[in-house]
Amino acid sequence: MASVLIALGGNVGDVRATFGKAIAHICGMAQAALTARSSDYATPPWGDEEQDPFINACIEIETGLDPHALLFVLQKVEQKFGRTRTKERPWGPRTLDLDMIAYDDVRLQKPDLTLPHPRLFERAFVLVPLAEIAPDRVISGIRVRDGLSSISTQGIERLPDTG
Ligand code: PH2
Ligand code: MG
Ligand code: MG
Repeated sequence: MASVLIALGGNVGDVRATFGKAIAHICGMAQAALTARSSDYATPPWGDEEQDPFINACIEIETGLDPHALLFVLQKVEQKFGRTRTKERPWGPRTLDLDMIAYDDVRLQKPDLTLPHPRLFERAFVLVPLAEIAPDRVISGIRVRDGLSSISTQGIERLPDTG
């Protein structure tokens, strides 16, 4: 079994409800156990600032699927929740984005999948939720908590649990 970290994001629709359903679908389709789930965070839009704030979260799962089989599952779940890649602009609004951040200590560089995620340490909207569930995980030689301490987390707000 592999331990996989996945980042969730979205800014269209009821994103927090989408996250809950999407996590259940990921676990079902990937025969995965959910081993950790961060809080949800409201985060300022990054890349394209002319859009609504995002909600971001991270999960950790244990799965027997290989990285590409898991990528296929994540893309299916994105589609199920209204994601249409052909109609969206880069960094623009989306219902659900599921990014594989790390898969055990696997290093991979393929056109459709790079592991660990190459831009993880530039993105506070991923690092803040990630540090909540995996502060001591070392990714690309950097401990998550150390990566977080060296970037600005301005404007990121932890949201209260929905219960
Ligand atoms: N995702 C994007 C573009 N910008 N900004 C935040 N705060 N969070 C995201 O998940 C995000 C973003 C495209 O995937
Ligand atoms: Mg993304
Ligand atoms: Mg993505």
